[in-house]
Order: sequence, then structure tokens, then C-alpha cells
Amino acid sequence: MAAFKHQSTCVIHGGHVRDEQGSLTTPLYQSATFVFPDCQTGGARFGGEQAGPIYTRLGNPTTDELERRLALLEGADEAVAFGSGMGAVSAALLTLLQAGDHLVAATGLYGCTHALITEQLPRLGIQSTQVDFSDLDAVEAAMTADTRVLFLETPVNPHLAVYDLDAIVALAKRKGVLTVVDNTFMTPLLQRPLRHGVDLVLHSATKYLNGHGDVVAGIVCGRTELMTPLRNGIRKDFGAILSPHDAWLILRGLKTLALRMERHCDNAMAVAHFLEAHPKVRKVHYPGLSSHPGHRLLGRQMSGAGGVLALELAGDFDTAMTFVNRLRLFTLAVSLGDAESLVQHPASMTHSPYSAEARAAAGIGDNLVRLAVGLEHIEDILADLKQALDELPDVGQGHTEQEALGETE
Ligand code: 3LM
Repeated sequence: MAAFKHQSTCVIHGGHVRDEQGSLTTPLYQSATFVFPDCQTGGARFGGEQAGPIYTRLGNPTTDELERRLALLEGADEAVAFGSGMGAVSAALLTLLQAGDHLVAATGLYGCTHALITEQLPRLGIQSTQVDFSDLDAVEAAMTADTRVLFLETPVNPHLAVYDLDAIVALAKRKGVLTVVDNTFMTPLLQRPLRHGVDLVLHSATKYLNGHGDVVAGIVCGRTELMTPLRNGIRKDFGAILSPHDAWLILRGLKTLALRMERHCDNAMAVAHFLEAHPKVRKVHYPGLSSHPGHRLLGRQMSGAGGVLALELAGDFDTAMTFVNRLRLFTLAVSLGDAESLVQHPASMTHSPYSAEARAAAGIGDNLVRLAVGLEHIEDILADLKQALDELPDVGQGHTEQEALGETE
């Protein structure tokens, strides 16, 4: 596959094959099955001696183009698309793990990934330990003779902790285990984990990759040796495929990914600065801020800080409810990566699958609110946050104005 020098070109042209009619856009093959010219050809396609479509659960020309484009963007040999991000997460783990194996995962993870690891995989004989991945000694200590995989998100959903991929991969290689990274918050435009030696990278394509809030999808990228069983075994037999129509919508959405990510990052940075200076806010979690522990990895591991941030309000559960309910432009909905700015309350929504203890260990408090900053004009975004914050009761736990202005020691 031809690679392009720039990702902003690749999101438009990567992996495109011009069809016989000369269609500018990728044709949509909205067909469950494909006609064989003769019986011998059908058998040869099933036997793998001849390339060509068979049946959409096994592969589809529209979905193939999306997979080629993502593979180029992530720097992978191949990509395999799924009907949801969770389809991608579960397929990646089921490909690499079997009964008796052990997994070390980060404490902070999207809620359903946490549920998959703690509730579903143990039913299949796959055990796990969750630890803070910023403490590599703890990661190493959590490994057993049966550990096969390290799994993490960076930045973490919902509180944007950032982990050092080079250091984690070095540990994994030393111990002979594989690493899987959920790159949903960054997209391949801001972070390419395979370049750091990670084995599989995956996305909820529901988010930035599609970018328009109208598709649920996932994708896994990696080297052929790992992708072949993922495609020809796990996806074929568990069947979590992506609809060709949704693949087509993601291909359309991808064309503006570079432009969108730039604007998401700019808007989120401005929001982070605004919140950091607001007396009703106790803490802002955004790797773009120099106060964030992951800031040092900007430039080395990430080329931008992304469009999601989290804030801890000076207050409690009720303060968070009041703040979220007061927002007008920010729409109260889970998900992220859309044109619309979205707000949600992780403890009661995306991370409700955690027990209260696991949530506390993961650093997800009741006063934590997640913002997925959209593409609207920044003045409208800031005005909405200001009106919702200004009305909150003053409980005196936020930054003082002097602190916020950097006037204290
Ligand atoms: C959310 N997240 O609002 P799907 N990996 C990451 C994710 O953030 C998600 C998935 C995987 C949210 C969804 S909550 C009901 C809505 C880092 C999803 C799973 O299966 O495409 O939803 O992806 O944080």
C-alpha cells in the first residue's frame, strides 16, 4: 500500500482503489453476499487460493477500504473493522488470550472495557489484575508466569492520565508479553502506538474517526501475524462485523479528521486554561496543561493533547449534577469526538460498571465531570461554561483567584 508523507493526505486518499466507473468516492457495496462467476471460483475463494469477496461477515470491499486507510494511518500491516469499539476490544483480547492466561490492565479504563475484563473474561478462564500504569514497578509486580498481555488506554477515559508507551513496551518486551493500546482519545493523527513497539492498537471508531455521532464502530490494527487470526478466526466466528454503510460513513468522516483534530485540540486547550483559572474548579485534567503529569510526553509520544478533558468541581456529587444540568451548549450525552460539545458524569454514566471501590482506585470521583469539547466557536463554548460555573455555590475548595493567576508561591 502506498503511504503518504502526511497524515492529512492519508485520511483522504489512503488505500483508495478507483473503481471501473471512476467514482470519486468509495462505492458502497451494500450487499450481504457476492456472486461467484462459477463453482470453481467460489471454492477457490473459500479455500483462499483466489482473492475476491464471498460474504460480508468475511469481508466487504467498502469495509476493506476503511481497513486499508486505518492500517496506513496507524503504520500497521493490516486493520480489521468491527461493529463497535467493544467488538474491537473483545476481539483483540480473545485473539491473544485463552483459558488459563492472565492479563495486566490499567486501573483507569472505559467502563465497559473494565466490565469485560472483570466480569466476562473470567467466565472464560482469563484472569486479570488492574494496576496504575504510571507505576512500572507495580505493573511488573502484577505480572505472573501466566501473564500474556498488558492492556491500557492513554490518555485514560475519563480522567486523561497519560502513560509512557516506550517505558511500558520496554518492560513488556523484557518479560515477553504483548501490549495492546486503546488509542481512541488520540486517533492516529496525534499518537501512533505501533511506532513505540506496541503490538495491537485499537479504536472505538464511534468517536473521532467517524466524528459525526451517527455510527457505532471499532477497529484493530497490527502486524499480519496477529491480524490473521483476528480476521479469519475471531471476527468470522464471533461475528461482530461492521455494516458496509457504516464503513462508508466513517470513510466520509475521516476526510476531515486532520482539520477536526486541530480544532478539537485548540478548543480543548482554551477550555482547560479557562477552567484552570476558575475559582469553582478544583482541578483540571488535560495533558495540554503544563500542570499535568503527562505533559512531558507531548511532542515525544503525542503530537497534541486531544479534545477531551475532565474537571473536578469544588464540591460533591450534587455540585456536579447542578453544573451539568445548567450547561446549555454542551449537550448531556455520553460519547465523544463529535462536532457537538458533549458533557457527561463518569461516576454515574460511562464508569458506572465499576464498583464504588474500583472507581475510587481509578481516581474517578463523584465531583468529576468529563467534557468532550466540540467544534463550535470557542467564545460560545466558554460562555456556556462560565454561566454554568458562576452560579454554583461557593464552597471555598477551588483555586483562589491568586492561585489561578499564578500569584502565589
Ligand atoms: C464514552 N466510550 O462515552 P463503543 N474504548 C474507549 C471508549 O471511550 C469507548 C469504547 C472503547 C464511550 C461510550 S458509554 C455507554 C459511551 C476508550 C466508548 C467502546 O463500543 O464504540 O461504544 O466503544 O466514553
